[in-house]
Amino acid sequence: MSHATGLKYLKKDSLPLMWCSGCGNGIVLAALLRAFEELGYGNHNTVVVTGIGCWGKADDYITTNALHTTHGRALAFATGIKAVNPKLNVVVLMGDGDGVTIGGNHFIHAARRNIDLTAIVVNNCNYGMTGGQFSATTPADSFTSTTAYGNPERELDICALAGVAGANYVARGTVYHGRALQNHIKEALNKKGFSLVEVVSPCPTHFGRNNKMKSAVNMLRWLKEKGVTREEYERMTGPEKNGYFVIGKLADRNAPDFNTRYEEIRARALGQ
Ligand SMILES: Cc1ncc(C[n+]2csc(CCOP(=O)(O)OP(=O)(O)O)c2C)c(N)n1
Ligand code: SF4
Repeated sequence: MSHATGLKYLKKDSLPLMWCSGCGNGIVLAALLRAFEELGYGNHNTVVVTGIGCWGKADDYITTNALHTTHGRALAFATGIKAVNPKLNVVVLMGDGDGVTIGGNHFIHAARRNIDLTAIVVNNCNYGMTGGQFSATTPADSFTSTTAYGNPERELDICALAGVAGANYVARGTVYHGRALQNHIKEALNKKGFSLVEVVSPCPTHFGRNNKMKSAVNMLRWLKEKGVTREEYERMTGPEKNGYFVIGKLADRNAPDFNTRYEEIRARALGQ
């Protein structure tokens, strides 16, 4: 059986990648491109939409159509694309700052509308591109360049938010669990309606350095140890859960997507 490499979607003349060594972004990019290949996605009918940030630079390396938008607004642009041309595969790549901090409101409403696109949020627990400031997903008590004595705020659970807002598919993976990540991305791309894959990923340059995980290997150990199944998490009691997070598929449903609902209402308005 042939093995998908995803290389045909890699824009080789843009190499080398701009990301720091040990950054998780390259692993997420590889998983996405392999998923494209396994699903037979074409360049002409696929649009990758990005915001601003290190992960938001990913479209530089992908041969499909791309739209590099403004910080926090990628989902608004992507919603417009999908509403106008429902035949396109629309994939939105955002960091945790981009997707759920400055972009939190767009995130809630894209999920609520159940617009048929896939959001891949790389959660490295800080604003990588601008120097490691804390974001909405920075864990409580952890250290960043703007929480030098520990984060007084609690972290936002991106997957829980997408689930309650109405997303049809929600999964959390990590760059340590590469094969599972690729499968989640494939399932998300295949799902009609809003789908989210959150990827917990290392930023050794900032989050790692600030939290005693300076090397990429230490960060991968952190993901290996702290990413647990829902069953494992539920077996833990109270404070034991601290620092652990659930990985795997968290929601999977088939509510009608925005474009389907829109066409139904339009037909009603036209008396059909
Ligand atoms: C409206 C606006 N505000 C702030 C910025 C500065 N800015 C650029 S990237 C970024 C944060 C990036 O963090 P994240 O989205 O988590 O992505 P990462 O770099 O970690 O992949 C910020 C605050 C901007 N470009 N535009
Ligand atoms: S600053 Fe962090 S997120 Fe940005 S490329 Fe470097 S390691 Fe990756």
